[in-house]
Amino acid sequence: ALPVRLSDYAAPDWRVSSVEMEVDLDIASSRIRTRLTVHGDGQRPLRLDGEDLELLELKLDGETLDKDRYRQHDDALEVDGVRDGSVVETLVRVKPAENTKLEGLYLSGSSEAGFLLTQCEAEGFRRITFFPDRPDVLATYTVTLRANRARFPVLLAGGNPDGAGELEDGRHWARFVDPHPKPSYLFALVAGRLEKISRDYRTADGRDVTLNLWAEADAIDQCGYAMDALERSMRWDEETYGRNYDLDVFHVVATHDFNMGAMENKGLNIFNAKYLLATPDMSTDSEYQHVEAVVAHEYFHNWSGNRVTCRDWFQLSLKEGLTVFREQSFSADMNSPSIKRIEDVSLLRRAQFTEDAGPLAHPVRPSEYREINNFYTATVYEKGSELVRMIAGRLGAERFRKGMDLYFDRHDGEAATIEDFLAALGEANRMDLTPYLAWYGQAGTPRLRALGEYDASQRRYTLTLHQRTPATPGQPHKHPVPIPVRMALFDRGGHMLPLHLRDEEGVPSRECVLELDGAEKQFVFENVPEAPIPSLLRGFSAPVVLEHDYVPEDLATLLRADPDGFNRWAAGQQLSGRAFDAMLGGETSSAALQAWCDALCGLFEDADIDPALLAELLMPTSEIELAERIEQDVDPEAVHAARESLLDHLARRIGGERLEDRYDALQSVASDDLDPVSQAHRRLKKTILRLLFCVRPDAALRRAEALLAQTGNMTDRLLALHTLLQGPHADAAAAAFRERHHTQPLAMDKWFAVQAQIPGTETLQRVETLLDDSAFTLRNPNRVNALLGSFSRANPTGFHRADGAGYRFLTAKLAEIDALNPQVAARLANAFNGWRRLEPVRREAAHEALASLASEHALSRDLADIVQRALE
Ligand code: B3K
Ligand code: ZN
Repeated sequence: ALPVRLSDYAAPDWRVSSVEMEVDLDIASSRIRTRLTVHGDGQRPLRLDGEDLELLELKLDGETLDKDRYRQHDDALEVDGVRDGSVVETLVRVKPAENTKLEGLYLSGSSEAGFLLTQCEAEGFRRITFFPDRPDVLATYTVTLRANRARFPVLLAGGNPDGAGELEDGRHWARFVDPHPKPSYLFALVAGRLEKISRDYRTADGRDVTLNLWAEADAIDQCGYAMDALERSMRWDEETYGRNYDLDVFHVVATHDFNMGAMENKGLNIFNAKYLLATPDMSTDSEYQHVEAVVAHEYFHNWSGNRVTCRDWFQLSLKEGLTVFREQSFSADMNSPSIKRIEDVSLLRRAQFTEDAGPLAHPVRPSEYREINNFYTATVYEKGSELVRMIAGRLGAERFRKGMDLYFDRHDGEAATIEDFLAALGEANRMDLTPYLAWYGQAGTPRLRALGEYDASQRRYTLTLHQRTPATPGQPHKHPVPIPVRMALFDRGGHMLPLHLRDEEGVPSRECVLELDGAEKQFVFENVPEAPIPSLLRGFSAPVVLEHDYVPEDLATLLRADPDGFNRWAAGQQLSGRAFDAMLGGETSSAALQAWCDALCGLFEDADIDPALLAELLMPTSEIELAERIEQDVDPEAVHAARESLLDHLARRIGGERLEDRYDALQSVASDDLDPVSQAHRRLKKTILRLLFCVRPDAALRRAEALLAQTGNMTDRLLALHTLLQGPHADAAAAAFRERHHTQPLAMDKWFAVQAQIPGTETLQRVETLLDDSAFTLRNPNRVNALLGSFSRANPTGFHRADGAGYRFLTAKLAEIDALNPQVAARLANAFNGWRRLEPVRREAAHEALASLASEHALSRDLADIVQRALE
């Protein structure tokens, strides 16, 4: 297939003003009648996308068309003689139960007990009916659903309810009208046996809305937390952005069979159950936070995505980056902002920086794609959010809000571009934000080099900032981008110094933002009493890699004393990175390691520090990020060993006794509650048990046994299981967990995942055995991700076996999964992204596995796209 290019964008030949659908639903076969009112100048035939559709009827302005008036291709229907205002009517048949791609209309669960639902983004609507399936075709929808009442008692589609009633033969119908013009990817319907919980909500602008959360009977009592989160999200969007909900009813439905996290269909969000259902017995603290965040994210799309949508899929970050930013801001307001920032940046570095450094690197606004579903990436989402954050920071809260108001008002009901977004934010504030466009078109993570020079005689500190972005596939030459560097200066005692930036008037502040707008720039600070320690990129003010040759003591000072929790963590991460570099080079007692251990040992005794922050500070950078520090010839086993010895040193420095005492103290006040203090305690307990395992494994295992017996929450239970899996009674612990949770799919996913993550070369054997577990199936995306995703992406020493067995295992499974569900296979294949930087033996093995996957199987477009780019 030829790539689709941004530069080829052309407005649609035909637009659609209204869509009327009549859907006769059944599991094996459903029939969809669609009437489109179309508009265009009639110069070209009407071309409608369609995939896996059986065309039963075609009418133009009421007249059935003979075969010579239209052409049916593999992926489209072309109709001649269509005029401006014509009504085109199609009737098609689809087979939901045979749809294993989970795109279009499909079955969740079994034929007997399951329900029907749809997933359209990006291009699934064409698997339901013939349509110009592109986001710049916006129409109003009237949808009538019909089905057997006993089998499908609940019938839902997006929009306001517009009647329902009985039909013959035990069938019934329900109609929905959505008055807001929307692109086809936001269409949705659901039909089956579902239960609901409801809540009345009045919007700030006075609309009475019914909120309905739907799930199958066995899960409906697990929706309460999500309902509260939904209400909080709606209030927050009213208060923070002045955005109100705009229909009389808002539905959210949970399914266990879903390709991604959730979907923001207008008025009818559909959620992967793992982001909607939550109970203390089944969900970890971090899962609760994800539920809150994803509920908010999908709700926020109602404005950033639905009311203002994307002109084409290249603009995907217009809705996704913006909505992630809104979601992150919401979560920061609901929880601890610095912990939230730490989690977000650490995810960015793990997922996006690695993507940017590999064969799949692409700009936040890509310039071409072969399969759009492969561009729902960390770059489009997480880096996209960082760009919005950068711009919001540049404007300040008030001006950003003014700009957002203009953006929403100006483009309401339209399909917009990234340029439109920057123009609205800029124009509302008489500022030119076009320099930021460069960020959207350029792949790769900029390296920001900072060099400080102190002139004692002049009491002057000169900071030179320099940027350079490494080449990425297809983009050998890079341009400078505007980089805002939020910074402060500290004295040796860890106090912030007032900043007298040369040529700046006014009261000196203690924090400022420097803007690097070219390749290099110097900033001069006057009246600096001593050689300062710069704290740079505070709050992670730009998504770049900072290179500054701090001496370890200076980083330790920041780790100890920076009042900003995030930057404290960032300093610790840099320091542990340095200690890692030294360790890998055979230096087992580097200055960096000493400084890191000393500082953390001090903080361990600090009575005032937030236990959640302490837990984060005590953990060195992840193996995935550490591997990124190595230019070439990465040996995942050496990375793992070096990181283990950092942990080991730290644990010894703190001491087994102090670790035990602290753990026991935390455990003595433990509760299963979700309040912030209990959550923080659980977080710290986890870190301490990890450290304790290094120095006194038996003491750690004993505590894990006790924890398992006592606890009533999943965070602790999983911590206990994780620990016990590394001891002599691993199998018994696994069996007990399975016995307890075998009826809960979301708990079973964790059971598969935690086992797949046991470090070491033997885990492959365990994963192979788990494939035969009766609870495992390749047809369920959550299950596949839990077992195979965790193994290949979160278990470097397990997956990257030197003998290549991990690679061959994964490619064999990829071929099987691809035949069922290409999107799931393509996502899983991302595990190979870093293969070129591996040491020669593994590199060769990974290459061979990938190359045979490509040559021995007829791959889907989704998987072929990933594999080809990895091999290029
Ligand atoms: N917009 C959806 C993602 C759709 C993915 C299609 N392959 C969820 C979200 O970002 O809110
Ligand atoms: Zn989204």
